[in-house]
Formats: sequence, C-alpha cells, structure tokens
Amino acid sequence: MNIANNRPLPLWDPGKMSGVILWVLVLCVFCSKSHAQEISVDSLYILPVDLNEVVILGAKKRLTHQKQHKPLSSLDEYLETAQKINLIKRGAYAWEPSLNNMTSERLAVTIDGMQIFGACTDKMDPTTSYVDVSNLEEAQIQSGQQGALFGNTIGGGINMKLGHSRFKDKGWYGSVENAYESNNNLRIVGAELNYSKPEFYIDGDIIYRKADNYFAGDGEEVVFSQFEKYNISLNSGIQFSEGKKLATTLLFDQANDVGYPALPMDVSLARAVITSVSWQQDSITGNFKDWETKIYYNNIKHVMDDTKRPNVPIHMDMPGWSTTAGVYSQMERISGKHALLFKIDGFYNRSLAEMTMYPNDPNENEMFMLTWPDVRTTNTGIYLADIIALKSFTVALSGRLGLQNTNVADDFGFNSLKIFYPEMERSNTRFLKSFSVTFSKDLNAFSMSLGAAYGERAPSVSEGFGFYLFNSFDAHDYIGNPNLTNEQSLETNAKVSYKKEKLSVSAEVNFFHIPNYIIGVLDSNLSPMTIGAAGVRVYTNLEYAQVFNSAMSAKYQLLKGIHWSAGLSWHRGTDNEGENLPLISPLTYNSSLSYTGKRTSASISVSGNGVQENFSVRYGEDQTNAYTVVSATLGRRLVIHKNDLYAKAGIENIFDTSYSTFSDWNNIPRMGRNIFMSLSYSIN
Ligand SMILES: [Cu+2]
Repeated sequence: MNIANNRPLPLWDPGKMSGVILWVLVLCVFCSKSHAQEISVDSLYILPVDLNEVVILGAKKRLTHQKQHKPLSSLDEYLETAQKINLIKRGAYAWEPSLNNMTSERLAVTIDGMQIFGACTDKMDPTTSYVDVSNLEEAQIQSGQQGALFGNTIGGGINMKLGHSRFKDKGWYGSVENAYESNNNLRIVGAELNYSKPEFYIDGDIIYRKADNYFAGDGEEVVFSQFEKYNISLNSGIQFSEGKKLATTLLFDQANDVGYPALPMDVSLARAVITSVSWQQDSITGNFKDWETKIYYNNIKHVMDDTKRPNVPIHMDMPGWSTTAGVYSQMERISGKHALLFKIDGFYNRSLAEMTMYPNDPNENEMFMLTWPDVRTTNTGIYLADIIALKSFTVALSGRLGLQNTNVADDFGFNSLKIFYPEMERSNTRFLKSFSVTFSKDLNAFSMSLGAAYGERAPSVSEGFGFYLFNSFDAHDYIGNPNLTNEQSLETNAKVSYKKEKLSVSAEVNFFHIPNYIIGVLDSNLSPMTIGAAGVRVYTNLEYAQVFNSAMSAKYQLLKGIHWSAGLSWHRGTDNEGENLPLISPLTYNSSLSYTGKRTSASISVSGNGVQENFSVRYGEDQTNAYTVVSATLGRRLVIHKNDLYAKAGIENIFDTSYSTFSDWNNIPRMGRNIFMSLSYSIN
C-alpha cells in the first residue's frame, strides 16, 4: 500500500485562513464600540492572564524565598516547575527548555524582551543558560501565539524578566547567599548589593556555581557532568522627573569546563555579554502610557572541547559566535473597554561556527568547514494586541507582521552550500504573519477561555544553512536547506478553571496543526562526514505534523497553611504519516503537600512519568520506562536585628531511584539521592 496516496489533507489552507483571521481581527476592533465597560489592566505583558504561567524567581523580591522549593537552584530547575515546560538534558548544565513539546527553533526565548541566540550548533547553550536566578524576577511563559509579543513563534514564548530596585526609597540593602548540594558536590556562593532612591538606583550581584560529576540512582558516576559558572550583573537607573526613567543593564555570564555526558564533546568556554539601555515614560499624551524603548546588544562565544575524552577518533576544534543587536519600542493605551498594546521591534544577528578536524595521521591535511557560514539575519516586526471587555465576555486579539532577511556573508561557506544547492542565492527575504483570538468568560466560580491562532516562523540558522552538524541523538549528520518554506501553525486552545475558597481546579488542552513542519529527512545519496554517523539527514518541510497537549491541575487547602496540589498531563505528537515525533512527553504527574507558616515551611512531593508509549524509532528514540521520585524540603526564617536569615534544606530523590526520562538525551541517567542546603542573609 502506498501510504503517500492516503495522506489526509490538511485541515485548512493556511494562506487563505490567515487572511480571514486578519479580517475578523480588524472587524472585531472596529465593531465593538458599544457596551463600554471600564477595565483595568496593569500590564499587557501577559495576555490573557489565564493561559500563561509565571515562575517567580524572586531577585529583589524578598520573602518569596519561602515559597521556593530550592532557593538557589538553577533557572532550569525553576522552569521545570512550570506545567507546560520540559527540559531536554544533555548533562547537569544548560538544559534546553521545551514548551508545548516544542524546542528552541519553535520558541521565542528572550531576556527582558531582548533577542539572544546561542552560539552552539549542537544546542549546548540555550538562551536560558546565559542568565542566572540571582538577577531574574520571573519567567513569563506564554503558550503558542501568546508568545508572539516577543517574536515569531510556533510553540510559545519564554521571557526572563530581570529584577531591578525600581526607584524604591530604600537606601543601601543587600544579601549574601550560600548553598551546597551533596550529590555532585555543588557549591554556590552569591552576593548582592543595591542602592536605591526615588531618583537613582544601582544594583549589583554576583553568583558562582561549581559542581563535580553527579551520581545516578544506582551509585554510578556520570562522568563528564561537571560544570563551573559565574554570573555578574550591574543594573542602574535614573529618574529625571516623575515617571521619566533611563535604565541600563550589563550582564556577564561565563561557564567553563562544562561536561556534556550525553554528547561526544564538552565545552571549555561559554560566555555572554549582554547590554541594554532603555527609556521609560509612564504617561504620554491622552490615554497612552507605559512607553518603553530599549536598544540592546549581546555577544556570545562558545568553544567546544574534546581533549578530555578518551578514544577520540579525530580531534576537532569547534568554536561558535553569535552577536545580536536590536531595538524595540512599545506603549499601551487604555480607554473605555479597550486595552491596547503597540510594539515595533527589530534585531540583527550574526551567527558563525567553525569546525577544524585534525587527523591522527600527521601526513593527512587538516579539514576546515564552516558549520554556520556567517549568517546575517535581519528581522523587523510590528505587534498589536487588544483586550476588549465586552458585557458578557472578554476578547483578546493580537497580531504580528514581520519581515526577515537572511544573508550568507562568507564566500567559503556559501560555496560549500552551493555544492548541494547550485541555484542558491545569498540573500533570502521572508514575510511572517501571526494572529490570535481568545475569548474568555468568568461565570461564578468558573472561568473559561477558548482561542484560535495562526503563526509562522522562518527556518533557524541550522535548519537553513547548517553544514554537517552531527546529531548524537539519532547518529546522523544534518545539512541545512536554504529552500525551506516557512513553517506554519494553526492552533486551538481551551481552558476551564474553577476556584472557590479552598479549592482550585483547572483543565486545559491545545492542539497545533503544523503545515510545512521542519525536520531532518534521510538522504541516502549523501555520505556522512562524522566518523560513526549512520547517514545524512537534510532539513525538509513535511506536509504537516500535529502536536496535542492536555493538562489538569488542582490545589486544595486542607488546613490553614497546609496545601495539597497535584498535576497531570498527557501529550502526543505525530507527523503526516502518523509516525511519532521525537521528544514528546508521555503521561506525567506530580503531587505535593506543603506547609507554609510565618517562619517555617515544609513540603513533600512525588513526581513521575508513565511509560513512554509513543516513542520515535525513526528519530533515534527508544522506549523510556515509568518512574516515580519523592522529595522533601524544610525551611526556616529567622529575624536578627531586622535582618533576615533564611535556611532551607531538602532531600531530592529520597529513595535513590535510578531512572532516565524521555527528555534525557541518549538516555543519560538522572541524579540519584541529593541533599541540598541553602542559607541566605539579607540586610534590609
Ligand atoms: Cu557546543
């Protein structure tokens, strides 16, 4: 039977559909002038509140410590607590976030609204690896096209909001922090010092983390899982007159000697310098307010290292660089029943990566390749959102229009790609559109929302121009394809929640139909470059793929200060032939019991996955078994001369379970039993 002939047709024609959605959007904005109703929306960053998640990280927000599971844990560990996020692990450091079961290329990941792109062809340095919780206030997680505020996306957006003193009249204040974890001998020290007055503030912080190899549940040492990182940040602001503010940010993040046990190479250096200057004006004319304009620049250097590995068949040097400069300007307008957000943005990115192979035989020549051929990407966009409070329900509309140009600047890299694509041109321009509409309604203790959206994204640098990128997950070399069509997404989502006194329950589903889904497809005419690779895959547009996510959560107050909470989620991803997509989560669950008193807090939690029923043999996956782990924490706060001493300790994976999850690259085992302790002293 020829499967190709029986393929179901796509549900909609995306090109026509996007036009229809645009018209619906325009009509809704202009036809809904009646039934005026006053609404107040503090910030339109989160649209509409119900569909998004916020993970509080707590820099500059004291007393949130008590609510945190592990105060000085990594940003990755915090992100893991969000229901829509999974983390792909290649070791103990720099996990790659996946949102709605989609990773980097399909997400808009930003730092305080700034675009920043990793410099590794093997995804060793996701954007999230270049910040630390010490200077972040919260992670804003937007599902699907809700994330289009921060860029073109399919799966959603993650924005890491930096913490500032915000001109509070506090004078000098600061803290010192210290933590230790037993399993991998992780040592963390950090300090912050701030000075804040209504007309001026300056915030400085530094944090240092160093870990040895970790041990899995059966006591097995996971070699090459060590890391060392430090992060320094300096933020300042001047308030010239009431509500007119200039702010600057400088972040420096460097990791050295980072092991990636799931990969054939490690990292000797991953460094980011992130800077920005912004102007904020609380009120403008009329109903316009909160005008913010920011210009930014960031530079990343990433150097891979195979010199510590035994039995390297051929030694390689693989450095990569990514530089981004950008600007955005946005303002809000609240009047009558409309809450509008306008934004224009643009960025320029340069991505370059090299590979030099040194044969063991000194008579053979070195081989040099550009794995990213100095790709220059220019992206400009406009974004508009409107939340309209009608008499019986609320409508949230948003749209983004963008123009993206890529240019292959390096002659050698361009000519290398021309071997595969003789017709290829250096420059390529794409028009990117996205729209979303969400209806929401509160009815007594219930709130409901229903949404539909359309989005597009351009291929990433690797997908468009990567040159023999080895993927150790499926053991294939990957080649980019400059002729790829934009990937599209047709999304629907629904959520119902119930909240009354002591009980809150919610259930949520979303479905993505993704025409022109980009994935590597085997080309048996090509032979691999990497020793041991099974073949070559070329990035190709599938006819479509589909991703479905569902989640339920509940929280109940048993007694004063004692809460029980639980979550359950199930996901599915298939391509147009019904084959499973890789890295899709099986059934997951968690449940916890927590006590939060005035001074003391404690918790016990259980989390796990069911067996991975739907795994992708085609993309190098095998079945992952079910697992359950149990953890417990205890925290205590003391007040000493008006200053705060906060101590927290806990045991993770109490029963030292040996396990690996669907998101562990090449099945590397997770950490076994781990005891953590943290101590922070705040001078107010
Ligand atoms: Cu790398």
